Amino acid sequence: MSGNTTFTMIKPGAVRNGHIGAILDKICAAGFRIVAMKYTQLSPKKAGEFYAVHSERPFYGELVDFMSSGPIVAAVLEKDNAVEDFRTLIGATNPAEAAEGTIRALYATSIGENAVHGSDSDENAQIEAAFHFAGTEMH
Ligand code: 3AN
Repeated sequence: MSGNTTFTMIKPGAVRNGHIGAILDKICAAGFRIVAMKYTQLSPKKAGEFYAVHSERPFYGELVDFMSSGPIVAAVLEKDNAVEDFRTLIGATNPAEAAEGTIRALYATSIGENAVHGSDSDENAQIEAAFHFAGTEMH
């Protein structure tokens, strides 16, 4: 059975472009409940750890530089079928391929600067939530 938790980050580009409110609005309107949230900035070291799975990919350096380039909003979200439904809400990794009305179609500027992160499995949702919110009570 699929789980009810996912993890997201509003990435530095979308924060810089003033889209925090609009993105949170869409997330809540889609039926997700925010159970933990913070405005923070990743150090290059932390960004590198978060994306370690991509360390062999050609875009890894660019990804780490971008993700540590400014503040982000990190949040844990709950909803039935959270991981899959959230990935539907955000759209394809490449905004040029993202369905109309999705968060990436609306607010991403490129495949690298694609507005939001969404966990790709229940297991990774737990790992990513713990990475940012270990020791934090979820409500
Ligand atoms: P998603 O975020 O949709 O799960 P992944 O896991 O394939 O996509 O990629 C993680 C992050 O790496 C993406 N959110 C994006 O910012 C970046 N990324 C993926 N592919 C590319 C690429 N070809 N060029 C630059 N950045 C990329």
